[in-house]
Amino acid sequence: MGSVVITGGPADQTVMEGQPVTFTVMQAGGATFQWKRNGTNIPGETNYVFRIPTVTQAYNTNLFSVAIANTNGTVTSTNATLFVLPDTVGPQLVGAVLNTASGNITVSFSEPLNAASAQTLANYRVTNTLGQVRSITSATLVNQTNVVLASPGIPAARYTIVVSNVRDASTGNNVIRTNSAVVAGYDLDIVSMGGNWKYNDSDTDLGTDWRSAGYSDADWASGPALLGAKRGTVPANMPEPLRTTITLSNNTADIPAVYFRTAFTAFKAPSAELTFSTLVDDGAVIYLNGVEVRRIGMPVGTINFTTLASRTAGDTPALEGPFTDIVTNLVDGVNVIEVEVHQAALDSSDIYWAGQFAISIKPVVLPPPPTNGTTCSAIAWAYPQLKIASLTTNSVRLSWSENPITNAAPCNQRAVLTVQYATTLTNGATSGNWVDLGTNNPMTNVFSTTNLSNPTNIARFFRFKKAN
Ligand SMILES: [Ca+2]
Ligand SMILES: [Ca+2]
Repeated sequence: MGSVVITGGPADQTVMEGQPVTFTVMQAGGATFQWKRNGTNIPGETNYVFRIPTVTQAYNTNLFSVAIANTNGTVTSTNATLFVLPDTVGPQLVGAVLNTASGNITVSFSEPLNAASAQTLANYRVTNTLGQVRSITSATLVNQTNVVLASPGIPAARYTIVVSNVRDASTGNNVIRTNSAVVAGYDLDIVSMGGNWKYNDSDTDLGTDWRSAGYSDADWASGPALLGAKRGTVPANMPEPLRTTITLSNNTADIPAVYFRTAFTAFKAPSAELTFSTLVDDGAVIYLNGVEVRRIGMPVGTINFTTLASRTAGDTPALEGPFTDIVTNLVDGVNVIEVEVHQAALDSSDIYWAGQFAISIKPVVLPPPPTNGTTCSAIAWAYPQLKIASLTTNSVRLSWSENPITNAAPCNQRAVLTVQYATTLTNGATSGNWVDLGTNNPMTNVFSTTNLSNPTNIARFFRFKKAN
């Protein structure tokens, strides 16, 4: 063996503070390596590559080299200079996920955070779609870039998290843009392969009513999957053991289809991913809240109680999936997966159903708020949506999503709203008929009034004016 020969590197590098950097060297004949910072050995850095996971300002203009040795001696590389650009950009929100089981919302940021600012409760505001504030009891920084907001008992709902004053971990401690906001996503394991299903094996044609979320399945039986039946012996090599025996025949004829339902709690979302795997003999149609999601082994066209599957699953049906389908019909509160399992033939000797389902609502990072000097009312997500309810014959309650942001920088204050009514709209919104009813507290989203003289059978129009 000859002496070590270095043919290239390490090369000068320029990176932004907080980013990783890797130095490499091209050589021949080397057996051992020792990297050096400003001529001094770096403990433990004895590989042919050298990586700094998070570069700080302290590394700026430092020199890095590597001593490479074999039995014929040691050769030291030339120096590479590391140039560190200062971080001048604040952290950004990249996501948030609600976990109702642990009572947390985990908020993700684009870079490592300053712990003190990240763990200050006052820097976060969590509201539901009605603008009601959800209290949080702690904010804990984990893995440098995530903050776990604890809110014990938090129910499944669409929450908006507004963040201000959180700073990055750089030398500059750059701050996030005031009122940065994200709508939290939600991941839920609905049911496992061995999970419980309500089922109806009564050989009754339930039409289509049973597919709706509101259908009462209170008198249906329930049991853990695999649910099924077999004339003869259930094969020993089934992918899932038979845990609940259902009815195959009504004693004079076999049952063409059996219905299954399982409920879960979620909330209205523009779209979500429904991911599932199945074990079905022979065919199935899967619905979410009455809307068909997928057919497995079923013909095209209208499916009736007596429709037969388009395939035969055999003695040991296979696990199928995972399938991922986009669903757009989640509702606030109780949602239901409905499944009808059909036989391939009325003399089929077996029927089985098991399914593993999960739902994922993705978080939505809202458009960045305006920078200083921009009109704060440009924050589109802050415009309220109005609801109205009749309380008594002469009073109503108006409620809305969050109060909008004030027009005054730094855009982190809620505006006061003036509530007005009119009895006619003869000149449209610019009419002089509008009468002030009062103003609301900027941190509430409800206004009740009894100041409606003789309102019986008279139309009332309401509007808000931003007072500041
Ligand atoms: Ca930064
Ligand atoms: Ca069968």
